[in-house]
Amino acid sequence: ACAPLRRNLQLLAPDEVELSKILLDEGQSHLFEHWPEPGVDDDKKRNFFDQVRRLNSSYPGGLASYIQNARKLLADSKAGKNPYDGFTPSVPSGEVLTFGDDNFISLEEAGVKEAHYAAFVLVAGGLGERLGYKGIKVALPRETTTGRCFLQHYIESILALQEASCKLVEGKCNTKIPFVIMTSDDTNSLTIKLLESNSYFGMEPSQVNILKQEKVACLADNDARLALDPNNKYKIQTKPHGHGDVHSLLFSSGLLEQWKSTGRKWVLFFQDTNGLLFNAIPSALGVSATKGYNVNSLAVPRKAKEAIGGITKLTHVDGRSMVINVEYNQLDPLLRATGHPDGDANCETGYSPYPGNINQLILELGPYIEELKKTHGAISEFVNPKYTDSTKTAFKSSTRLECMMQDYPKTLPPSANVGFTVMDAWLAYAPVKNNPEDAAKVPKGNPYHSATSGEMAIYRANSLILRKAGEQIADPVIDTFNGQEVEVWPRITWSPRWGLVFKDVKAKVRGNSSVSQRSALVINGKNIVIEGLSLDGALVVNAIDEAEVKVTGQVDNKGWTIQHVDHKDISENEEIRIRGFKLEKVEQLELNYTEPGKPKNKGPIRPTSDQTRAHKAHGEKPYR
Ligand code: UGB
Repeated sequence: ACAPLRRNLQLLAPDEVELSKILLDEGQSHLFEHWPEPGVDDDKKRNFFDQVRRLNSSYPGGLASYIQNARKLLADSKAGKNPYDGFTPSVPSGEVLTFGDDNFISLEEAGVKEAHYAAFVLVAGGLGERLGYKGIKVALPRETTTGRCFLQHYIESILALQEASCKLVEGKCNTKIPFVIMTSDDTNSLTIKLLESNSYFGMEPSQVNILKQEKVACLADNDARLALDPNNKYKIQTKPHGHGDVHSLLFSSGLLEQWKSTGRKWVLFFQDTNGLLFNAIPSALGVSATKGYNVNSLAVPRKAKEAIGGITKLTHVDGRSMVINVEYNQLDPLLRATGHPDGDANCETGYSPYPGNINQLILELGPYIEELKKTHGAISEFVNPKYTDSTKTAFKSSTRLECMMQDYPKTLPPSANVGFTVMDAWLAYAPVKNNPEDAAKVPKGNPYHSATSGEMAIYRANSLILRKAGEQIADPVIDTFNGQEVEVWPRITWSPRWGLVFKDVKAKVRGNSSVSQRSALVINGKNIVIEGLSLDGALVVNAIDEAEVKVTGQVDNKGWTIQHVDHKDISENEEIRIRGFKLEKVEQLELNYTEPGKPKNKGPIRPTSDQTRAHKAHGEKPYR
């Protein structure tokens, strides 16, 4: 059927001959039409098959399935078929948690216990095109008081959970919580470099598994003919397949069975840049355990049109129903098509009635493995071609199939226990996704999801948590950075092993402390008690875990001021430019506790406004 290929058959290994048959059977002879006689470009032809072999082995069912699925989805798309045909959306009911109440505290306690049986999976293969940042997103500073990046925060949070959960089990505990990072060709080497050059941020390297997702073949037309790379006619053009790949990768890696054999019960999936996420993990895991959820999705109240999916109950005319994420670009058309003329709109609460999916999923391992044995991790896919005109016969550029990790429940039987947990957005969700220009265009009142809002949200959350614990934290001021109006709270941060759950925080702030709006407080240690502290300036407390520290008294200094930075100012580095501000560290008190036990000769900070005397009391030098 394809003469140029036939003439080159002698070059091919037996498995390559098989692969070429698959391609020809699936209508892909155009891939070989330009192939010259043997002797010309032979290495390139072999490279072509290396790529085909990879594409074939990395897709459940191989390339034949990929092409067949593509043909079907492209035909549906051309016919304008609605993927939600026959389904009526309605508002689902789930667990709604209130931060800090008795229920929340007891769920956190249950969750910390369950963390002993958990494994974490971070999907970090996305390039972050919307953010436009050059590096990998997990390397971005989560906040700039410490400059700690997202990945460091995630790892330290998992380690803090590991330690806390170990304390709750009887006997000697050697549990190491497994941590998987899904990367892609776009992020893999930089992720490994970040880990290796930072000694895995304190995690044992054997705890960490990197699974790299492969891209999938691009599709040139409605017949699902694969597209050749415009710059290399011996290469199939490829694009990312989406975060849904995580399921087939976990399945084929063998890790799930390994986890099961070592007593794991829960797999927690999360995304690359949510600096607040670990505020929500313990209680959400507690919900999974107490409700026996096979699937638990974390959600926050969602503003209409916000670029996060909506958790929706879909009921089919045939009686089936499921609770599932409906992606942000599909929620509005689905609602309009089913008798809601306003589409995706806020209700009287000021929010969409459909809770926003933050793509933090907690799956119960046993049922997850059983399901993947059937599906091999294949997730329902979609295609989103941009057509040249309304005849829908040609594409503006090649397209590909995509899949999303939150679509996992779509194949589950109705008996599966699928639930969701709603938490306050201030506590649980502050992703960094949008570049400054796009963020500034977000409708007023909707979250910016930018580097600016992502950092400010951490200060707000920590301030509100300390307030709830009984401290006097000053009100925020409003300021505008990169065209985004945000609340600026005192810059309070702490290491995960200091305040893993609210009970810990309450035990460590013993009342009668105050922090002024212009202050920065960095708590870097574990056994640090704050009692009767009056802070107006910047205070950094560093302590080894074995030290028992009490911070008290009055601290006044010039502190750290916030300088505005324009996102176009290339004299600043990109990490700073995208947030639109930087901290000018004018003056701070830095307390370092490097000895175990209660500090010797280090009394409480004297209640004095004379900073020199306070420094002397601690044997510390003022930092300028
Ligand atoms: N990712 C991969 O690992 N591989 C890929 O091929 C693509 C992405 P985006 P998106 O909670 O904020 C999701 O681009 O897809 C990783 C949910 O679908 O940041 O627009 C990537 O590295 C949506 O329902 O988000 O939207 C990142 O860690 C909503 O919940 C993650 O996948 C929204 O996130 C997400 O990728 C949200």
